[in-house]
Amino acid sequence: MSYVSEVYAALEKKHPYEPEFLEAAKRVLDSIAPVVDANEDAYRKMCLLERITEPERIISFRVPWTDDAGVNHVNLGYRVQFNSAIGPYKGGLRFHPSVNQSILKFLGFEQIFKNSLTGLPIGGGKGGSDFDPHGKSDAEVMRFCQSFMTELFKYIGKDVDVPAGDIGVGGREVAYMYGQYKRITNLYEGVLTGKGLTFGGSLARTEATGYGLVYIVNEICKGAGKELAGKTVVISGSGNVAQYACQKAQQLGAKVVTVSDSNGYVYDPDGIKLDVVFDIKQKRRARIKEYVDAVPTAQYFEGEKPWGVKCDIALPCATQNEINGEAAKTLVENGCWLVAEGANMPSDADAVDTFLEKKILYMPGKAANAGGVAVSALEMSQNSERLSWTFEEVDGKLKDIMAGIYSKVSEAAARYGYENNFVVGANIAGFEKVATAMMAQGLV
Ligand code: NDP
Ligand code: 2IT
Repeated sequence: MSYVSEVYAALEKKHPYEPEFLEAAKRVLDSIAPVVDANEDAYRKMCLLERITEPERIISFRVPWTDDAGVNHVNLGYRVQFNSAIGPYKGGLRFHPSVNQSILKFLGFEQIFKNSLTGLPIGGGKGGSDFDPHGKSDAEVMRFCQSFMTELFKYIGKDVDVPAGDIGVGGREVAYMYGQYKRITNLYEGVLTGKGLTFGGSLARTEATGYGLVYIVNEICKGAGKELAGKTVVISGSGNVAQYACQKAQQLGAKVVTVSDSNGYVYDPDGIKLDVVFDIKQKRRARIKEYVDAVPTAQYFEGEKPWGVKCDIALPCATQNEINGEAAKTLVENGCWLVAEGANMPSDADAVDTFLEKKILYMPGKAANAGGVAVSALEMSQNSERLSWTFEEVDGKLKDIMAGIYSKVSEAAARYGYENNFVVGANIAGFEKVATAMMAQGLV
């Protein structure tokens, strides 16, 4: 058995109840097989693959909090500190009822290679809770965030582990957690990113994931001799990533015709009106179906995903496994020729196989959505030098980073004979830097 197969078989045996993590590990291990085969003896001797697939540490804890009616609750809290070979652990916090150790391990594992692809000195981590912020008052969210940080603060720090946002964690939650960290530790340091602009946040961090996604889409289009302007784009989700992907795609001349939430999707043949989405999601924290109240010419499809809508480009920006094999086939049959993932692992294994078989341009999340964590790393730099850069400066660096990722991914794919297979390219390019660092640092 090859070293890669042996390690994967052992993981399956050790973690049979972690399907999301096993899926993420399988995809990476399969992709990096050519690199591993070329270095098998050295990697085996140093247990490189056994180490890279096991988190350095997982912290789990209870989070007690009291709701507005005085009723007490207990949620689970986690931080997966996966890999610090190339920098402090870095990655978001997710608050969603589905959160469990498997999902956070898959996200933390992906984050290792994503962060490496940015070229910046950040290791991989992820955390969160099964707390559901939907329908909670500001005061409830504040108390929950304070309780969560009252435990988490022991394990993080500006040079140790720097969390940020993810699903269910945006500017409001980061601010509450930052306030509590500062209060408990008496430190004013960049321990979280995605902070407000008045207390160490970076301009363009809010927009970074969505903008970065569209910047790399633009690079892919250029590489294929095509243009983004005038193309029809389908987006899922209507949160942070979806909103700013929509904004940048529109600024670059594309027409975005859908957004969604967990209840259903909106189709607006005239192009999504982002001011309406901002009002529903940012101001009122309401459901996307209300879009059609403001725009009666649009349609709302309850309980459905937008993958049946005809488009050139699909940008899944909601959650993992939101495109299955059947949806992928429908997309391709309807003429979709580019898929770039704003979300982490939104395409399931069958969907990825379909995209690769049909040879459409498919950029996996660890490359396509790396703009968010990249600007988080720029926020860390600004915090360290106690200076703030202009929007244009940060946005310019983001553009360069996304163009750099596209080149690295394409180059690595071509070097191993997998031209235009961005899955192989992203995994190999992300892995190489981390593997070199881990081999150099010895058996730790
Ligand atoms: P938000 O919480 O701002 O938005 C999430 C969106 O996805 C909402 O519209 C939400 O709908 C929808 N959604 C969440 N879970 C599900 C589900 N199970 N089924 C259907 N729809 C769902 O999160 P973000 O925009 O920050 O994150 C979206 C994706 O992007 C995630 O995969 C995240 O990991 C990834 N990502 C985020 C980055 C960031 O900087 N924020 C960086 C890189 C990747 P509803 O409100 O109904 O739940
Ligand atoms: O998945 C991700 O890359 C994020 N949620 C952003 C992480 C970060 O540290 O900014």
